[in-house]
Amino acid sequence: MVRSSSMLRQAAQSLLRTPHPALLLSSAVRSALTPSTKAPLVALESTIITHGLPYPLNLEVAQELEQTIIDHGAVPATIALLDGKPLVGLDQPQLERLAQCAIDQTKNEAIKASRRDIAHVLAKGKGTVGGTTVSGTMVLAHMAGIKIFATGGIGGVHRGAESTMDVSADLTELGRTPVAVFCSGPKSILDIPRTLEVLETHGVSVTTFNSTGEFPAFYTSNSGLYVPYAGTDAQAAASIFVNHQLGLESGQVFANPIPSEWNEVGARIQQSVEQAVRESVEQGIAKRGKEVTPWLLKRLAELIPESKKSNRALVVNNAKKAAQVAVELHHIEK
Ligand code: PSU
Ligand code: MN
Repeated sequence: MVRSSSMLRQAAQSLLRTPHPALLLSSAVRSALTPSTKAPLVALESTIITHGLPYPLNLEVAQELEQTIIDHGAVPATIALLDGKPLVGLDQPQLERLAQCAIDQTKNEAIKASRRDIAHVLAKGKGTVGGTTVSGTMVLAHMAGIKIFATGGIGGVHRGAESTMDVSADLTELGRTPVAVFCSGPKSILDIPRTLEVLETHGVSVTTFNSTGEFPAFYTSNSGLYVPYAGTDAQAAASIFVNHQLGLESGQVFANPIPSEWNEVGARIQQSVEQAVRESVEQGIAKRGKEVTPWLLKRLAELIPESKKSNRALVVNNAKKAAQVAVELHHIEK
């Protein structure tokens, strides 16, 4: 049954909430959240800046993501923990400060912050930089009342998780927090079939923008795995989003495949994934908790330098898609 637009509007409006008073909102974000000056919003994470990409590419990408969202009619809200405060919407000096933490990854003072880290990083107060992961960003976006979030890749079930139990907090967060995450799937350094299983266990709604229903594998548009629901366009995605939120408190994944011109590079990256994962096991990295993902990303970038360009292309593409859906949602809410 197709819901009437008034039902959709009512549902969308019931999702509006007042931002939690402890959050420090930028003036652009505050205005976009204020009923009289409401505007579509897209949250962005900051672990990609502090731990995901090298300097100065991380800063360039952070700025390009914000500009892409603005160009498509929405307001960007990069989320981070700075000097003991949860920030939603950053200015240029703050983005620069996050980015500079990655100048020398061996001396990175930024703390990679998922849900479990937030209170600790805030308690450290002045001088502390926390880059929020997908999990940490979803928590704070939800507290602010932001429903749409764009990133590169979500965390997932690590290979060998049957012995290490290394399953990203992103997956449980997606099960409990009603925010829609636009990504290009989990990286193939992870175990994608098991990641999809865990998403299903936690009741996460998964939509792929691949018309065949094929789930993307980050660096390539193909994983060989299919999900039951394919999105067609931004309007369809906004409708799936609103219908999901009618009372289901869980999150959503909108998986947007990397543009096909990157598939050739992606196939080469794929061949290096096995090597990077093997090395992480041999060197004992695979048992080092939250260090695992940044280590694998860095190793992959060393083995195939173009992987950084692929990463940039896909995350910008996700920001664009997220902004388009945020704009659609804004029309529904009006
Ligand atoms: N995937 C990427 N780049 C990243 C990450 C994931 O392609 O930078 C980051 C995201 O912030 C994600 C986090 O939430 O890694 C997951 O880390 P872990 O596997 O430790 O949960
Ligand atoms: Mn982990």
